[in-house]
Amino acid sequence: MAGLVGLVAGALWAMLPAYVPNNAAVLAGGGAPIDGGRTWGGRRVLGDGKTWRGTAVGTLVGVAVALVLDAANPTVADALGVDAGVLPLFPLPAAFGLALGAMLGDIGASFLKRRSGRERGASFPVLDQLDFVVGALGLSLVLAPGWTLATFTPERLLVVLVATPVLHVVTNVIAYLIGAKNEPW
Ligand code: CTP
Ligand code: MG
Ligand code: K
Repeated sequence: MAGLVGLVAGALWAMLPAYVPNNAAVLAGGGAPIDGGRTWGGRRVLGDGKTWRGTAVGTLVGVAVALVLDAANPTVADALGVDAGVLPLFPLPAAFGLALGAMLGDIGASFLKRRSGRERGASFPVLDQLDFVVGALGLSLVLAPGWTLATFTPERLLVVLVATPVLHVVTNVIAYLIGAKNEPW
């Protein structure tokens, strides 16, 4: 049981710097869109939902989350009764890769949504829930390869792939209910 707690806690802990940026962007969004209003094939390249400010704030908040988690690591590990090392620490390149990668994954998904004729805010099941996971792990793999491979073991990856869509749906429904988001996805 302690093993399962450690596995789930370690996997979610490792992903927190990637989970928070998109939510921070929702709160910070607005201002100039990244695509500058440009279109491709008669549709916006990305759309008004992907802004410079949201992306920058989301990335900074994700890195800040990693710093806070590092500081809280011993205390939380102790409280959960898991061994030191079960909750990963974040080297700066890994923190930055997870945070910016999450934003880039979401931006990539918007690009695909526009190419497939979906307007801003339209849902794209599965892609909506996992775009930022692919982006975060991908950029982390590029910027901190050793750390990423050692941290995201197959077991933790499985936990991430199962838990992320659930957490994503719950978070977005809450954001919608409190009026922070226009759609519940
Ligand atoms: N946001 C932002 N910059 C980003 C990502 C999000 O400013 N890089 C803000 C925008 O205000 C956006 C809101 O967060 O409207 C919700 O994000 P999301 O659901 O990802 O965007 P949508 O508006 O639904 O647009 P899309 O259809 O392109 O996903
Ligand atoms: Mg949306
Ligand atoms: K999205």
